[in-house]
Amino acid sequence: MKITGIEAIPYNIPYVKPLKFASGEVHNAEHVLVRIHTNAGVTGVADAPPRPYTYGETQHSIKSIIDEVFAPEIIGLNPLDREKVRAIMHRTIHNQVAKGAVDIALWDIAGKITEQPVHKLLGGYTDSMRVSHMLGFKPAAELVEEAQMFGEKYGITTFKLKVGRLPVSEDVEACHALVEHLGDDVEIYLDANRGWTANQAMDVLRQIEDLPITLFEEPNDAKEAMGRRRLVQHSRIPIVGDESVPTAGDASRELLSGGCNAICIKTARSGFTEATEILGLCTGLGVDVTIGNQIDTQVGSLATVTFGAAHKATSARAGELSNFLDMADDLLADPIEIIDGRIAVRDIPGVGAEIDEDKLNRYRVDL
Ligand code: MUC
Ligand code: MG
Repeated sequence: MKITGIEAIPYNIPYVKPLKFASGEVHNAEHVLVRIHTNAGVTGVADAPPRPYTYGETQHSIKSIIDEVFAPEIIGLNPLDREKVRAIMHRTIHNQVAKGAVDIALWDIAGKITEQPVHKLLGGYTDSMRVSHMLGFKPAAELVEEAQMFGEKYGITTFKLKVGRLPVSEDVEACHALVEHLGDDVEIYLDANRGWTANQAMDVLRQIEDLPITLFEEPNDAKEAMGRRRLVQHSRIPIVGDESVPTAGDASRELLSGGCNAICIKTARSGFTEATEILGLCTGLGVDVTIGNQIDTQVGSLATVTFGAAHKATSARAGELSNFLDMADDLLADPIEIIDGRIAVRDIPGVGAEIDEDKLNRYRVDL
């Protein structure tokens, strides 16, 4: 069995509701669909969402690195030899999202070849995940309204609030308003996407001391190591590494140096293979994990739930799986549904993302 070709197809789908956060804004899903073809009659599929403000990748760079650097080395290999592919990709630094998509597409092939759902191959722990919804920058009253709507319509009871605005009072007010209006059964946690300094984040922690906020993701830039360490030492709630920990090496550096004490795993930037290594590191060290969203489409969200539901530790908390609801359309032939606040894995061979070819033709773009 051989890999016969790799396609990196750029496409654009608008957002109905843009998401704004401390490090950027998303108005359009300008993503790349990765398809790995084989001579065994199966094709692996994955979505690559570029996040230039987070990892430096763009639609162009993802397509170029796959077309010009990875594909020539990977074509001809057995698609089940994922570790060989990974070793080849590892020679190139960064480009995490491009690497992640290639890895997920190979897992998709493995599932289709063995006629098994990939969530079973990865671990098969459970068959669905609770959904956490991400709330972008908005005035407090609108945030409360949005959270209530997601609660009523989808049964979602966990929310990640994007913070990192200045003055900090706007976000402090949003925290108080959400806690006050959503009640005790709702979990709220924060993500500042490095928008604050360590001292500003300390100030926020003091001002929300009495609120049942559960986690605080990337409060400041993890590279500002001393400030960050001080924050971790003084915080009553776990400080979560997200964009600072795309690889197992990054996660071990941040955990061992005291830069965070919980880890957000995102399959879009770690693939399933590196995500499994990060997860093993965290469970071994006794560190909590969250399942994050890289503002994923339905194709990406299906990959996330496939990984998240496969393991006990990743399915313990609600996973961030609902950003696709803000998109005008999607490429998935059979749309994802959120029922009673949960998304189910697909019990079909592979990751389960069947692409609607008409939609792909409508949204694909030439770069
Ligand atoms: C998140 O958790 O940070 C924002 C930027 C990105 O890369 O992912 C999102 C969500
Ligand atoms: Mg984050």
